[in-house]
Amino acid sequence: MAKSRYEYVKKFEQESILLPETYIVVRVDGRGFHKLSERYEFEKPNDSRALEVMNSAALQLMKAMPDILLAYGDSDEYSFLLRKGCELFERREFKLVSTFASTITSYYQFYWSQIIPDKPLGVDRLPTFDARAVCYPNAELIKDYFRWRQVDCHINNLYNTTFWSLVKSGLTTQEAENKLLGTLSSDKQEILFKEFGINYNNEPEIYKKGTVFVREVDFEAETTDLSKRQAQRLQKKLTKSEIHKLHCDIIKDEFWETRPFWGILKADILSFSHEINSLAEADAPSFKTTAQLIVCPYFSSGTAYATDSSTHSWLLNAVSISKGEIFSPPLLMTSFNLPLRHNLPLSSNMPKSPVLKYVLPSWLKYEFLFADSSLR
Ligand SMILES: Nc1nc2c(ncn2[C@@H]2O[C@H](COP(=O)(O)OP(=O)(O)O)[C@@H](O)[C@H]2O)c(=O)[nH]1
Ligand SMILES: [Mg+2]
Repeated sequence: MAKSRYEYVKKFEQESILLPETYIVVRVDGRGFHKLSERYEFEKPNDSRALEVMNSAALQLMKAMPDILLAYGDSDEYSFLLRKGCELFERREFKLVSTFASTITSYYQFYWSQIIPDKPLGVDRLPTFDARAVCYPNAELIKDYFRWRQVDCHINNLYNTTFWSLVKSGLTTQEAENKLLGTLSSDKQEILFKEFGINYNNEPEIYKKGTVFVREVDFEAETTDLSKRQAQRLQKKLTKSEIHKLHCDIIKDEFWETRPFWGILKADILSFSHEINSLAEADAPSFKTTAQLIVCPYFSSGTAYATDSSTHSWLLNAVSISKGEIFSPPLLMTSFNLPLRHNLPLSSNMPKSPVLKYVLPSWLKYEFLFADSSLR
């Protein structure tokens, strides 16, 4: 950039650097897709072509950014996991999120014209996306983050499938909403089966589970201080690696443990569990933690509980408690008989660990949840 006397204005620019040594998750979400789906008459509850457009755009973005290890999406959203040592845009947040938002928007519009040529996009309502980046310090949080998104997909899809079956059978949207008010997931499954002969379990996996793209790559070192040559070699390996498309359960540990990059994630989890156990014992010596600790700022569950029954157990406890938006079910109250809640102290008793410093910034209250079978 040429120098001039006006250059001082650059000093007003603010930079936000994403925390080093953390996993970055970038989530993109379609803006106003409720309206957009009406404008282009999406099929209800799921428009398979619109989903294909979204998936094609996400895959293309993943190909363009080799640091993305995993992507998960449904409806109008996608989450991308960037490896811990990612140095894309020197981890500058604004560069990263604006690039993700604009790139997914471009690809989405490109694939729309390929996949849905009979419904050309009108300038009055073009699809656009926003994006946000969140840093997670360890792999256990990453697993819970993606579990959270898949549970959300599952809950929404069950609601939408039941809702539109009721509407298609002659109920008004208001009547359908009222009928679903206060229902449990098991009630919705029963309505589907008894009234419409639909066994929810037989619904397409892509609708129930969303779509996962995994970069099947293994690499040993995950540090930011690789030599230039090592970094180049890693980038080449990431670029050349295959990307697989799945519609599978990502709540079960099995999904994570069968990934080639699991070794890297696992090392992370082990060191984190150790930190947390020492902290728990120091805080309450009588509280013997034998189970795995789950920490999630948004939505938590004990892994032990979720593993065998997978999303099923979540669904049983999700209750629709109010009216409202049709597609994303209004307000969902999720009640858990597990895990047990145990609040750990904040601020003054916080340990020195750099990991925990990231997990517990002073302005945010996190809850620690233990799934300990002996305490049920
Ligand atoms: N009919 C239909 N609508 C969809 C489909 N996928 C996404 N949508 C719409 O897009 C919305 C996405 O949710 P959200 O991001 O919360 O709403 P937004 O703020 O309007 O984008 C859903 O609530 C639906 O209205 C689909 O396959 N079929
Ligand atoms: Mg949206």
